[in-house]
Amino acid sequence: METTLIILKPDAVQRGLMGQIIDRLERKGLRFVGLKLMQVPRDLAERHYAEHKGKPFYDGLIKFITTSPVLVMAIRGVDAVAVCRNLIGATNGRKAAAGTIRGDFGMSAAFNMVHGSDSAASAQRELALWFKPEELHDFTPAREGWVYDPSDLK
Ligand code: IDP
Ligand code: MG
Repeated sequence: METTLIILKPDAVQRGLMGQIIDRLERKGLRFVGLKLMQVPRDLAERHYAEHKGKPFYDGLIKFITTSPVLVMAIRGVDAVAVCRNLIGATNGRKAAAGTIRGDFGMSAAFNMVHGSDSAASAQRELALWFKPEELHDFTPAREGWVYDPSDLK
């Protein structure tokens, strides 16, 4: 089991897409272990996106993510990082494959609705930034016995 950080960005919240995006993640079989709506402080945005400092889109990105509330989620499953990145799709909504969240709901490279950690190491770093340990809930939803075969869990 792996846990990844997913953020529904301000455009997703403002456009009323939270439910549809959550539905895609939930019906896939992923487990929600942490979830909160929050206004992002600038220093947290800067730490989260530190790898992009100096890039042409950086200032706009920090303004975007701090301008209106986001929904922050910790999502757990086998290979959850890669599974979520596949569901989210390519960065630019105009190029993202149909069937992905960005491919189906977006037209922008910047306002692309969802953040998903890009590796297990990023997920660990980002989860520690956004969640306190007591905000993550360790439980096994009843359905998981029918989501995974025991061989998936080895
Ligand atoms: P990712 O979210 O698909 O992992 P990253 O390259 O990590 O994409 O970029 C982080 C975020 O910065 C993107 O999700 C998007 O909001 C924004 N961004 C990335 N590239 C561009 C760009 O070329 N123009 C405007 N915004 C961008
Ligand atoms: Mg990224």
